[in-house]
Amino acid sequence: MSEPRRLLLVNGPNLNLLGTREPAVYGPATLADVEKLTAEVAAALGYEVRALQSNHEGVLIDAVHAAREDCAGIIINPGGLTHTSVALRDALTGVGMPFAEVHISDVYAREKFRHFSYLDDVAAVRVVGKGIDGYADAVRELVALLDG
Ligand code: CA2
Repeated sequence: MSEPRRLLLVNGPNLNLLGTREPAVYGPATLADVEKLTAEVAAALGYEVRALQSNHEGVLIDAVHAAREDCAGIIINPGGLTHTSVALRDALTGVGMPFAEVHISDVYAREKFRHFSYLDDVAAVRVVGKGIDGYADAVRELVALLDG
């Protein structure tokens, strides 16, 4: 069977607050803007996007598992779980599909605890510190890998 032309977009804890606080760090765009941009860039490349945001680690893990059924790849901004979650890493490696790790802010220019990522050695694509345009870059790079 051919690969599904669908991507899962996952945004983790607190990213529902985008555009409401801390614009100096994360910019003025909202989560709805992120989801729209990602869907538009993917559509231009012939992919659909299923988007999900949750503040709950288990919900994110379940969504990653479900992607096995009907997605070809995953774009994820894991929020603070980037720096803490072995379980999310295990889910992402467990489903065996390429994923892109996105961070809106430049985590390397921030507190030291943000410099460590549980995903950086297993992500197929990483985009860090490009604002919400980073999601667009992640789609393009992930699709380039998928369509090879
Ligand atoms: O830069 C990123 O995208 C982060 O993944 C965002 C996470 C942070 O824990 C990571 O270190 C880097 C936090 C997301 C919180 O988003 C907010 C947005 C607006 C207001 C408050 C929080």
